[in-house]
Amino acid sequence: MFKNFTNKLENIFSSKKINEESLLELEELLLISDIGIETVDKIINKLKIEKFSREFDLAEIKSKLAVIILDIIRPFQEKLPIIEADKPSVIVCVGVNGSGKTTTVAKLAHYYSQMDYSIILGAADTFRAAAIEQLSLWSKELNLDVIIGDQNSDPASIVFKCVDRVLNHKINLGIIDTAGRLQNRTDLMEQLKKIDKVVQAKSNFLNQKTIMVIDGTTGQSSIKQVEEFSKYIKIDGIIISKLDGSAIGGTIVSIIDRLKIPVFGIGMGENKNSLEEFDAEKFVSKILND
Ligand SMILES: Nc1nc2c(ncn2[C@@H]2O[C@H](COP(=O)(O)OP(=O)(O)O)[C@@H](O)[C@H]2O)c(=O)[nH]1
Ligand SMILES: [Mg+2]
Repeated sequence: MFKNFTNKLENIFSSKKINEESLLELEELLLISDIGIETVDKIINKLKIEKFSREFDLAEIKSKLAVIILDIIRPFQEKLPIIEADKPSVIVCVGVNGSGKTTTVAKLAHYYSQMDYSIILGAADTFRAAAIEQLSLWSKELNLDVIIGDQNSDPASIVFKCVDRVLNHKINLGIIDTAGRLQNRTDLMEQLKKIDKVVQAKSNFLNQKTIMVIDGTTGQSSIKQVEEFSKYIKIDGIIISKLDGSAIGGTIVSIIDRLKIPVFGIGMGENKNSLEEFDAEKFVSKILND
């Protein structure tokens, strides 16, 4: 994920010294790896108070960096929501346009159907006919029912129907797709609040999670997205999509550091199997050894 991080680290510390100059270069390297400035400062400051041995080498700086980054992210490594056999659950996926919501809904559905839970999908993205079609196609591939409405129908009514079906047909899990929205569109954000209210109204009978899907390739702007969405609804955690490509995974470190929000999973591709649990240790070892 961090392209050639090790090589670059090696270049910086080839003189085998930790000094002002090498730390400045490391700071730069962390910044271009898409870790935000505040988090980079935090990492560098922690590194500065570390004691290094006389025989200082690359492995030592790597292991110290690993510990520092792990301290930041490990507390927020979360499992995907647990489904209780005798209490239904509803998961609502939200986020901006193109972040990977619909695909993530399909991946979640696949993940939970493998555990033999009964599942229904809700196509509450009613803005575009193509969006309804996209989820319908997934439902066919996954062999699951989906609740759809006409284009431009009230998304909250799809959510209502989906929640109703879950409760009245003893379905284990409803997974709801929503339309992408930019946080500056107040009307759409109000609509999201309405969707949320419909689910919250049944909170005595449901386990409910709202997951925000973030495009891992968008870098620091995703922090702002989560902050803004959180002003309208409670986000229980995030799934970061598109980390299979050239995404510079450093965003995860600063998202967690800034938002202190659980990471339920990461998207590693476009197919239904490509949802992975976020494993902080694996993540750090991958970035430091890439
Ligand atoms: N490479 C890759 N592509 C993804 C991933 N998740 C979604 N996509 C693609 O990103 C595009 C937008 O995804 P979609 O689920 O429609 O986003 P939505 O607008 O938020 O519903 C589609 O082409 C997806 O196939 C991922 O984890 N990896
Ligand atoms: Mg969509």
